Amino acid sequence: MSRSIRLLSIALVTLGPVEFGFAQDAMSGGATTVVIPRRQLSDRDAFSRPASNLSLTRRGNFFAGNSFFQNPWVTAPASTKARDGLGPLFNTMSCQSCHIKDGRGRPPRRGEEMISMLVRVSVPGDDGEATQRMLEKHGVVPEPTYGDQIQDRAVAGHAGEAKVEIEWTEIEGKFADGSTYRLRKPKVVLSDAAYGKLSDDVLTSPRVAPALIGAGLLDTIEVETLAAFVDPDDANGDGISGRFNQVWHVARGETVPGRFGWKCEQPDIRQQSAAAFAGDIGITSSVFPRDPLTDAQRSVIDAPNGGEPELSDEILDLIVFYCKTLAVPARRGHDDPVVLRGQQLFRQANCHACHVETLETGDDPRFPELSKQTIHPYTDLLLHDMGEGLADGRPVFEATGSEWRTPPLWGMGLVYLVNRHTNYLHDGRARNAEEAILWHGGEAESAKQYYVSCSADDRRAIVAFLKSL
Ligand code: HEC
Ligand code: HEC
Ligand SMILES: [Ca+2]
Ligand SMILES: [Ca+2]
Ligand SMILES: [Ca+2]
Repeated sequence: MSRSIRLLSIALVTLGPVEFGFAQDAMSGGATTVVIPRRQLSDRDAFSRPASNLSLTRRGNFFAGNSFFQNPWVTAPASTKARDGLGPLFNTMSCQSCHIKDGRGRPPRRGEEMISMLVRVSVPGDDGEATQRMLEKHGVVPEPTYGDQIQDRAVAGHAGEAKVEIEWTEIEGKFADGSTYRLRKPKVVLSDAAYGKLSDDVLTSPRVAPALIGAGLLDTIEVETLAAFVDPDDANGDGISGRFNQVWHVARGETVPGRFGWKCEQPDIRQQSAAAFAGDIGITSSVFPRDPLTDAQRSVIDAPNGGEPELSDEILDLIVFYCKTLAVPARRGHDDPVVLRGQQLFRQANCHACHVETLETGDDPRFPELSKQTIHPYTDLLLHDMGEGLADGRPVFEATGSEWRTPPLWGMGLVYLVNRHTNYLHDGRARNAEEAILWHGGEAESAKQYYVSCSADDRRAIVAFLKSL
C-alpha cells in the first residue's frame, strides 16, 4: 500500500466518512449510515448491518435481536421454550422469511407458494355501534370467519385458511415520444377456504414485506416534523394533500398518527412487530395476548400454546432494537452527472413533494444513535390518494381504499443485490423502478405525466438517480 493511501485509510477510520468529506447527500441515514466498500457490492447483506454509530455493547443487542428475527418459531410444546407457540394458524415461521435479508418481499411467481407477502381481509361493516367500536380500535371490520388476514398455513393436524394466488392482467401504455410500455395488474384469488364460506363482500389487500433499513430513524421523527407536510385542503395548490392516518395505540390506549405499514396503520415499530408476531407467526405477546382466531375456528383454538403470552417483553424488545438499528447504506455514485441530472428532473416532476428528501429526527434518550440525525429517506410518511389504478378498495382506520403511505426510497438501488428482484409498490406489481412510477395516479398524476413526457434519456436519468439511492 502506498504511503498516501495508507494515510488516507487511517484518516477514514479515525475521522469517519462524514468528516472526511463524504458528501452529506450520500449519507442517507446520517451518522447511522454504513458505507459499503465497492468490492463488497456483491454482498447480499447490504441491508443487514447495524447502524455505524452503535457502540460495541449495543451491537450485542443487535445480534441477539437478529437471531430472534431470523430463526424459526416451532410448534408447542417443544424443548426450546423461548421459541415455541407457532400458529396454530400462520403465514411463515420467522420474520426473516418475509423480510428476506431484511429487504423486500415479492409476489409469488407462477406455481410458487406465497411466501414473502400476505393478504389482509375485512368486510365493509354497517353504520351500527358495534362496527364503530371495531373501527376505532382495529381499523377494519374483520371478515367474520377469517379475521383480518389470511394465514395460509397451520400446524400439523389443522388446515391453513385458504389458498392464495395472484392473477395478472397486462396493460399497455404510451410515452409521449410514442414508445410503448406494459404494466401488470394483480388480482387476489382465494380458494379452498377451509373454515367455511368467505363473505361475498370480502375486501382484500395484498402486501409485500417492505425493507426495514432505517425504520428506527423513521420511528424517531417527531409528529410535528411530519405535520409540516400535511396539507389536507391543498392550500398551496400543487395537487398534493398528504395526511396522517389516525390509528389505535394499544399500549397507550389512545388514537395517534400512524406511520408504519403501506397504509400507516401502525403507530410504531414495537406495535408493528407485535402485530406481525400475532398475525403472521401466531405468537402472542403482552401487546396482543390472543391468537387471532375467530369463533368459526374453534377446532384450532384448543391447539397447545407456548405460554401466556408466548413472547416475553424481553425478546420483543430485542427484536424492536434490531429493527430500529438496521443501517441505511450510503448512496453510490451520488455525484455522477447522469444521477445529478436525474435528481434535478425528480425535483422538476415534483416527486419530492411526497418523497421528501431531507428530514431531521427527534430526540429519543433510549436511542441516542438515532437522535438528531439529518436523513434523506425520500418520504413524508403521510397518506396520499394514488388513484384507482393502485387502489385496493379496503379502508383501514382513516386511510381510504386508494390512499397509500409514501414509501421511503433509500436503498432502492440495492434491492436487486439483496433480494434478486426489483418488484416495487405495495403488492410488488411493478417489475422495476420505471413501472413503479408509471402506476402513480391521483395526487401523483402530474408527476407521472411529467415522467411520461420525458425523453428516453431523461427517463433513464431519473431511474439512474433512483438506483443511486
Ligand atoms: C408474512 C410476511 C411477514 C412476516 C412473517 C413479517 N412481516 Fe413485517 N411486514 C410485512 C408486511 C406485508 C408489512 C407491511 C404491513 C402493512 O402494510 O400493513 C410489514 C411491515 C413491517 C414493519 C414496518 C416497516 C415499514 O416501513 O412500514 C416492520 C418494522 C416489520 N414488518 C417487522 C417485522 C417483524 C419484527 C417480524 C417478525 C416478528 C415481521 N415483520 C414478520 C410482512 C411480514
Ligand atoms: C402524491 C405523492 C407522490 C408523488 C408526487 C410521487 N410519489 Fe412515488 N410513491 C407515492 C406512494 C404513496 C407510493 C406507494 C404506492 C403503492 O405502493 O401503491 C409511491 C411509490 C413509489 C415508488 C416505489 C417504492 C417502493 O418501495 O415500492 C417509486 C420508485 C416512486 N414512488 C418514485 C416516484 C417518482 C420518481 C416520482 C416522480 C416522478 C414520484 N414517485 C412521485 C407517492 C408519491
Ligand atoms: Ca401461538
Ligand atoms: Ca385469519
Ligand atoms: Ca399541497
